[in-house]
Amino acid sequence: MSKYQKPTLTTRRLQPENLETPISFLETNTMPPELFYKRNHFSYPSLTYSNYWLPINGSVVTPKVFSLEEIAKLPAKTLKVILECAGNKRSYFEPKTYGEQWEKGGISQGYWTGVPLKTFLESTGITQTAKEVLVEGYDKGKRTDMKNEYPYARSLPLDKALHPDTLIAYEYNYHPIPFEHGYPLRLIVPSWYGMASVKWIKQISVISSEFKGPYQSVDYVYYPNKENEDNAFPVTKMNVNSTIQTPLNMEELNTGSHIIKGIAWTGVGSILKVEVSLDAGQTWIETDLQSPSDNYSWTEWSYEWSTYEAGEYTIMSKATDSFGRTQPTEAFWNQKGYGYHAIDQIKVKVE
Ligand SMILES: Nc1nc2c(c(=O)[nH]1)N[C@H]1C(S)=C(S)[C@@H](COP(=O)(O)O)O[C@H]1N2
Ligand SMILES: [Mo]
Repeated sequence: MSKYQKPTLTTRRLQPENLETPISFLETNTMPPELFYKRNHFSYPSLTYSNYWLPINGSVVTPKVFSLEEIAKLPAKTLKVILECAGNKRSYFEPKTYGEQWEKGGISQGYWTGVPLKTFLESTGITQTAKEVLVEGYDKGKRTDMKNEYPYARSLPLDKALHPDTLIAYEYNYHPIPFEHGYPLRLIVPSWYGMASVKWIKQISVISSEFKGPYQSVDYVYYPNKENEDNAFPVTKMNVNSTIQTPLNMEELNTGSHIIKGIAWTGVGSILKVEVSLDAGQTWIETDLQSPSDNYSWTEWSYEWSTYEAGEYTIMSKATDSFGRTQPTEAFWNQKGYGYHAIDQIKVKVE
């Protein structure tokens, strides 16, 4: 590819900045930082790095503040982790739901390096009453549905906060995390939708109650009924999902051989199987999984399709994970349009 044919992010919104990854045009399995999707609720925060400290307080035995130098000396680990926005694919819900109309590029992955949150909590100790760990970002602003200003803040239940792979990350793909993605420190919560991975960490508080901030108890909640808030439950783990990267939707193809390829991922276990259908879901064929599926990153899959009959085709992909979860035919509709994971589909014309 010449340098004039570089893929770029697709703008969903300019202010605050929300940009979509060109998922069909990926040349590598990890996202270069300039193609990583961006999901922001507010304008970028301004913070001064010269006196950046990470405070850990609340229901802890010894409150502490850590400097970046101290954090850099703690034992770190690197994990290849997907971030997927809970609103990824929202534009495909029927009926439509309000919010950023993400297509298929609200997802990216790469190598995150950092220190387990657990290490910090072991260092401060937590009290008997500790229930959740609240992580607050430096960005804040107003919402359309409330009077006050709110920071972007989210809590994790203790077991997820103490999971050895929940990281306070400071590098992405072995470089300092780009500013737009949370420099100097962001939380990385593998397996959960992206909202959990708070950027630009301002402070961490261990709390003895249930956090009720708007990004916890208003947004990022599944409301399955159109008319009321009955049976609501929080958005946490990613659903099992897949996306066809090529061919493109509505592409015109010659008769002959074509590679159908894409990615598949899950928030529980690993991807066991990806099937494609070339006849709108009547019959399914198992694809080749290219990369072994580990628990936190996606699997590439492909199928070589030889087609000699002109016509219009609906191509579908369906992933199944090691917990037997599979993509449904119908999306699980919910008021705010989270967690879309119906079988992926595109149309092509062969001539
Ligand atoms: N401080 C802060 N953290 C945040 C957000 C935000 O707006 N502010 N957005 C969240 C959401 S909804 C997602 S999907 C991811 C997006 O991360 P990225 O912009 O690095 O892709 O960050 C999460 N962390
Ligand atoms: Mo998100």
